[in-house]
Amino acid sequence: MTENIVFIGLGSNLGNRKKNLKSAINKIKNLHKISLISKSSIIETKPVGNVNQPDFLNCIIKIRTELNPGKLLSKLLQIEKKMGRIRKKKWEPRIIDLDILFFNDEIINTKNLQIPHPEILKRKFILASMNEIASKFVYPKTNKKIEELFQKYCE
Ligand code: PH2
Ligand code: MG
Ligand code: MG
Repeated sequence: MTENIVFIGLGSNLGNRKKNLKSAINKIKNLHKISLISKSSIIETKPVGNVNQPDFLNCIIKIRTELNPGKLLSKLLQIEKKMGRIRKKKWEPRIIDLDILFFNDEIINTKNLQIPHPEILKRKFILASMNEIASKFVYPKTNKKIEELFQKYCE
């Protein structure tokens, strides 16, 4: 059995944001072939990109799974859908957003999936939450630990 270590970023800026994050974490935890290892604190963040939208609550979880990246992505999209997310355009307010940030130390570039998530180094809150639960994790294909990147980009 292949065991993959995966970090998932969660974000919500519509409705009861805290409840949305907690409900998504529960749904992920209850998925077959996935176990939750740890989670970061929930932090309130200003919108990045399209700034004309409500503030977010964000957090990160670390999971262990035998699912491959494509299967995991489709499970996460199912949860987003089940929770009522409707996708119209990019970067609009959302009940829940579930992004695969890292999948082991793999680099994946397909139409549907880019791993590491392309925005990681541009979003302080992702580095801050990664630094909280996985400061020694090495960003794939660099020899830089999260704690170094966090210092470089966030201070
Ligand atoms: N997600 C985005 C765009 N901007 N800003 C914050 N603060 N948090 C997010 O999760 C976020 C964002 C697109 O997925
Ligand atoms: Mg996102
Ligand atoms: Mg997303």
